[in-house]
Formats: sequence, C-alpha cells, structure tokens
Amino acid sequence: MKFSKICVLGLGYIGLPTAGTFATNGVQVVGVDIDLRVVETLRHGEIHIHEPGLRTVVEAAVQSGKLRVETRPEEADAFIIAVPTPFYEDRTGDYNGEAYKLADMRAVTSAAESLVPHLRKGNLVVLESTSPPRTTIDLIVPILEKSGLQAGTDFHLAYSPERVLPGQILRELVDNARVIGGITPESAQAGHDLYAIFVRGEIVTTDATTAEMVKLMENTYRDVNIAIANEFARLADRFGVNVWEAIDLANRHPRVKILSPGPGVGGHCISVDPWFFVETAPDLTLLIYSSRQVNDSQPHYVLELVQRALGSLKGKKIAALGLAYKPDVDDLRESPAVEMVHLLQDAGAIVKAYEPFKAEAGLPGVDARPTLEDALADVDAAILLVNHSGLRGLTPEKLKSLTTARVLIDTVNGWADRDWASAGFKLYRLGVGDKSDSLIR
Ligand code: SAJ
Repeated sequence: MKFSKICVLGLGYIGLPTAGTFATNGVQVVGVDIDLRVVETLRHGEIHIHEPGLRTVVEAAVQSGKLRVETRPEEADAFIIAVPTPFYEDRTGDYNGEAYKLADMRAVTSAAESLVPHLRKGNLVVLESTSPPRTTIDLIVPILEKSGLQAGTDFHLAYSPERVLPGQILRELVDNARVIGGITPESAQAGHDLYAIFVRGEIVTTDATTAEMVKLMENTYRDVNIAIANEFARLADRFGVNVWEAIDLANRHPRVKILSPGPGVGGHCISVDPWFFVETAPDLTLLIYSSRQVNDSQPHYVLELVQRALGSLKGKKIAALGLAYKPDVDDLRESPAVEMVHLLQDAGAIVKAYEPFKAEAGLPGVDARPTLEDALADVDAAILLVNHSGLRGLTPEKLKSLTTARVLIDTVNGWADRDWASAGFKLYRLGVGDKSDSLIR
C-alpha cells in the first residue's frame, strides 16, 4: 500500500515524534491535537515537551511544509491514533474488596469518532495508544463502522504499540522492533507498509489482540521486576545489607537481571498499564496486583526512612531534589518524587523542591524553586529523589558550599562512593541498613 498523506491524532510524547519522523521521511502529515495551546505552540515552531532532538525534527518537518498542525482530522490515506489512556482518578473497580484502577478510554473513543466522517475505502487506521486487551476489536471497530464501511473489508485496521523510552524516543522509534497487529492479515500488511517508511528495526505482524497484550506484558514485566527490587531494598534494610551491592553481585549470575529500587514507579506507562490487565481479569492477576501495591507504597516506605533519619518532620525544612518521574526527563506525570513531596508536607515538613529539567514546575501545592542554590539554602536536610545526571554528580564540597543541611537522604543510589562523613554530612540511603553502613565504611 502507498501512503502519501497521513493524519496523526494526538501530538504528545508519541504522536509528535511519530508525526515529525513521517514528515522528515517525505510523507505529507497532518498532526491533530484538540488542545489549542499545543497547536499554537507547534505552529510557532516551538514544542511543548522536552525530548532530546525533537525540536530539530519538528522544526525541519514544519519548515519543509510536510507537517501541518490542525485541531481536526481530515481525509488521508492512513490515520494513527496516539492519544493518552490514563486511568480514572475518581472511580475504581472492586474485586473481593480490593480496589483496582479503571482505564479511561474517553480520548481514544473521541479520537476514533472524529475520524468517522473522513474515513474512505482503502484507508488504514492504526491505534497506538496503550489499551486493555480487545480494545481494537470491541471498542474501535463498532465506532469506525458508523461510517458505513466495514472494518477489514472496506478499510484496514491495526494495533501497533509504541515501545519507545522517553529520553530516547527518536532513536528508538526508528531502531526498535515494531509489532503490528491487524484485524486481518491484510490490515497487518498495510500497517507493515506504513511503518516500513522509517522503521529500521524488525517489523513483525500478528493479530490485533496479541499486539495489545504484548505491549501490556512488556510494561507489566518491568513493573513486577521493579517491585521485587523495591522489596529487596526493604529486606536489605531489615537485615543490615547494602541492597545496591547485593544487586550488583546477584546480577553477575548469567541469568539474573535485577532492576533498581527507588522511591516508586512513575510515568504514564509502567504505573498504569498493569492495571489494564487487572481491570479486565482481576481473578487472574494476583502477582501483577501485588506488584502494583508494592510500587505504589514505596513512597510511604521512603517516608519512614526520612523519619528514621530526622525524627519528627514537624517544622523540618527539607530540600527535595528532582521532581521528574525518572532521570534526565522533564515529565512530572505520575511522579513518585512529587508524591514524596506531598507526603513529606503531610508529615509536617516544609519542603522546597528543585527540578533541573523544569525549573518552573508549576505544580499546585509544591514550592518549586528555580535554582539548586535556592532550594538548598537554609534547610535541615536534602533528599535526592531522581537520579538526574546533574544531581548525582554533586560532590560533598559542592553541596557544603550550597547548604546548611547536614543530613542527606539518597533514594536512588546517586550519591554512593563519596566521603560525605569527612565533609560533615550524615548520608542515609534507601536499601542500606545502619548495620551495613558500618560494615562498608
Ligand atoms: N524505575 C525504577 N527502577 C528501575 C527502572 C525504572 O524504579 O530499575 C522507575 C523509573 O524511575 C520510573 C518508572 O520506573 O519512575 C518507569 O521508568 P522506565 O524507564 O522503566 O519506563 P518508562 O515508563 O519511561 O517507559 C516504559 C518503557 N517500557 C519498558 O521498558 C518495558 C518504554 O519502552 C515504553 O515505550 C514506555 O514505558 C511506554 O510508553 O509504555
């Protein structure tokens, strides 16, 4: 199948790089977003998200005239839906008294509905948004068939999960293997032809529901493995062992690859996607559910660590370093670091925060300071919440020149292997019990 014009719905972390990449590969692209601010920003040649290399790609795409940004879809050869699928904040499901989160599919539903008037015979529609199993068949087909056309006969329909890592999106978009799940083999083949325009990784075709499940399995696998790392940190703490050293040693086994503990799991994927399995099959997802519980409770565990270090937090002044959901990105969505700030405040602390990738964090209830100096001035303690390269590189000398704090808390193993004691600091680390402190030093 030939594609000279495509329409990408949703210009966020996935849609925008995808639209830009198709455009720089010679395809006429109409990027659609319902948020007028996003549309205006992009039309002015600016971008609204931080992702290395993205500005250059979007600029080139807009300047060449290949990428146009609109608020509504229009006729095209193919449509890609890349809108968010968060979960509902205000309602949950119930399984034997345990609450589970429910996917909010409203953005996908309205994106699909907006296509109906523009759908033509021979078109291809691809859903990229992470979705509960069977969404393509059970939700998208009936909506698109309101056009009077039949899915799989008159138009092609496929599900293709995005698998790119924030911070590496542009490279991974091109180099990662792509899974295309068609509702028919012809639909899968059409999806294959579309992504072959720029994908250099392997393109593998399957059916739509398998492709949906593959995506959820990938992120659930990671969530479960981070949960076990977090549980190991708690155990190491209890037994007076340094979990970071123990993980490093265990990972020398040829078939073991333990991930890193931390203050919790954030972002809009890994902390969300496992719920899509739980929601659709609560009777089969005991392990997945427990892992979510472990990771969601990790900020509370870190709070206990802070209380062990500082005693009562009432009136204590704390600098919280890093607010993003993971290192070297500016994304604050579902960030455990932000949750930590709120938990510290709830326990009575006065918290100044600093996020190097988003100085104007603008979060309600968070006192975000524009500079590290400002955040660190006149505090009792500093807590490292995100392993940003700029923050983990701080030396005892540098920190001493910036702060009156003498207690440091490291939740991400960013400040290991430095002589903090000689500089007058007491360093507490997640997953490093007091006993192991004395053994190591
Ligand atoms: N985290 C840990 N310990 C670790 C690794 C991560 O606590 O060892 C935390 C991070 O700090 C962060 C969260 O987990 O809060 C998620 O970060 P991540 O880097 O694991 O993943 P995401 O959410 O940025 O991107 C994931 C990726 N999926 C997998 O690696 C299986 C990416 O490929 C997906 O495209 C993306 O989800 C998505 O959009 O679904």
